[in-house]
Parts: sequence; C-alpha cells; structure tokens
Amino acid sequence: MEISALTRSVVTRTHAIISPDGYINSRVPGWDNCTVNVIINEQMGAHLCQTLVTFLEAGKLVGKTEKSQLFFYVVQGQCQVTVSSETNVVTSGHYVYIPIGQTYQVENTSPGTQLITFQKIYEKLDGYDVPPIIFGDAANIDGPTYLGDPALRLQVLLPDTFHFDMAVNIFTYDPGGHLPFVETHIMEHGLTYLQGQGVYMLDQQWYPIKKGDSIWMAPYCQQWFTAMGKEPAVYIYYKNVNRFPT
Ligand code: UGY
Ligand code: MN
Repeated sequence: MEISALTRSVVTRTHAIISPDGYINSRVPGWDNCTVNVIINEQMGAHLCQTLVTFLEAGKLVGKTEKSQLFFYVVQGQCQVTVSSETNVVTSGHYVYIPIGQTYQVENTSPGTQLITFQKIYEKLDGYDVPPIIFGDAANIDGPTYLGDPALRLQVLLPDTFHFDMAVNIFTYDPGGHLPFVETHIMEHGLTYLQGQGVYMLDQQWYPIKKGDSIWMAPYCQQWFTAMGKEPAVYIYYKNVNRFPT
C-alpha cells in the first residue's frame, strides 16, 4: 500500500516542485465545469500565475483580461476559442495569447481537454503597442539547437520584441542532454513537463522530475537540468523578459 503521508512536492522561498499528487481544485468565477489547479501564484512569492485547467462535461471559460495578459497551451483534447471577434478550434499543441483588455470564451470543449495557462500583469512600454491576439501551433515553430548542442532544442512561441514582457518557450532535451551550465539569472520561471523525465538542480537541491510535474523558480534561483530515460524530456516554460531592471 502507498503511504499517503509522502509527496515529491516541495515549496521553498526560491523554488517549488508541484507534483499532481497534491492538487486541490479551485473554483474560478467564469470558469465553469472544469477543475482548476493553481500551480503557481503570488501567494508563493511568484510574479506570475500558472494554472492547469481540465474540462469536464460542458466545460467553459468566459472572461475578460484586465491587468493580466493570459496565455494558454492545449496539452490534450479540443475546444473552440473566441478572443474578441476571432474564433478558432484549437487542439493539442496549439496555443493562444490574449492581451490585456480582451473578452474571451473557451467552449465546445471535449471532456478531458487540458490547458496550461500563464498569466502576468502586463507592463506596457512607452512607444510600443500592446501585443496583438495570437493563435499559434507549436508544430509550426522551428526548434533550433540551444547554444550549439544538438541534444537541446528550443521553440520560442511568442515574438521576441519589446511589445511583449513575457516569453513562453518549449524546451526539448534528448536523453542525456543537459543545460550547459548552472543558470543564475534575474528572470523568473514557471514550467510544466509535457513528456519524459530527468533530474533538476534548484539552489543546490536535486529533484527527480517527470511528465505532469511543474516547477516555479524565483529570480536568481540557480538551475540546471539533465534528461534521463528513453524519450526526450519536454517542458513548456514562462519567463519574464524585456523590461528595465528597476
Ligand atoms: O531561458 C532560460 O532561462 C532557460 N534556459 N532556463 C531553464 O530552462 N531553466
Ligand atoms: Mn532559466
């Protein structure tokens, strides 16, 4: 029998590992007939919000972005998304960027459809317009090698321009592939594993990680990862970018 007093989840001042075994559902106004797991939030000390939404029968999201922009990625399933007056059917691997001040509806969802969302309060830059609505498909985004290592591939899902103050990327590591050095940086991360497994080092602590796990890394949390197992390890991650370091 499994011992229910154990978990792989860890929450510290500089990082968190959130494994699905600890999920408790939240109810969010306007997000109906779905489970919402708030994975990362300011209550943790973070400056982003990351959720996992799993639709039940007749699941639906209706809302308006206000101060925060909303990005979501379809992990599995299918739904119809309307942002302002633009409607598209989206499936696994598709993503949607909703800038501030836009109405949105996610409907006609097939039960079991899952979305990962990232929300960040938008910091507008003088001289740059608010970014446009984006419907994208990760299958159409190139994945060049990362820092010249053929075992690592990075897909950048949002345009890298000063209009945007957040990036969302998909990082793929072949088994044995690893970050080339321990990163120590001002940007914060939120991420979820879409596939595979490996070991993450966060502030000198070592954690086994696998598909379905999520990680928060505060600014300056030291980070390094190596992929293990028989298939590539893949995670989708958020990063705050492109603003003056006040
Ligand atoms: O973009 C990044 O900072 C990325 N290389 N970090 C990470 O995957 N932990
Ligand atoms: Mn990093």
